[in-house]
Amino acid sequence: MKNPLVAVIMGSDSDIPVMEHAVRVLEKFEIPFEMTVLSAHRTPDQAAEYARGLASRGVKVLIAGAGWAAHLAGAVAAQTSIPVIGVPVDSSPLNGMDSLLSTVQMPPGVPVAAMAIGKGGAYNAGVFAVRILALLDPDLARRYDLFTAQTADDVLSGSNQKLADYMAKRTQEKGHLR
Ligand code: AIR
Repeated sequence: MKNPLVAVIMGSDSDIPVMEHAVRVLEKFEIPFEMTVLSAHRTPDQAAEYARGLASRGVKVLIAGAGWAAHLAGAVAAQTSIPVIGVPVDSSPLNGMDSLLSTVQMPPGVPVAAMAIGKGGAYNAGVFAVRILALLDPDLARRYDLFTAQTADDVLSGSNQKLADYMAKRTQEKGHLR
């Protein structure tokens, strides 16, 4: 396998169902990546060491997801100069509000690009990583434009067709009441 350009880490294997949404986007664009479970609290030394080694291995973007008091993205951002994208995982009784604040509220000087809570945020983390890599890769930029056009087409054609079907069904149902 090619050297990874993106590293995806998560605080626990219980985060896989959320974080896999980031990976699906990377797979779609055929971007080489690696995935690792590392915890800011349970394996703090290993997480720091891992983050320190990323740049010299050619990894360009780090995606970090965690739940509860989610310090993972911030902790690794303190150990590397590559861009870190944080995903607040909705695994706690607070449904990820705790993770969101722990991820987004970084002190000045150590930024984390915090995404939305949960699967949608993980998906966007993948998309954001593609946008970063596309800055220096014209072929990837071209494929990203196709992806954007496809997303628009899904709304303009796909969603509007579903809406038309729904309205037609409603009109029929109303007819039955008369
Ligand atoms: N977590 C693990 N170490 C530090 C944190 N914040 C998070 C994981 C997971 C949650 O704790 O990211 O979302 C619960 O982990 P587990 O392993 O108990 O299921």
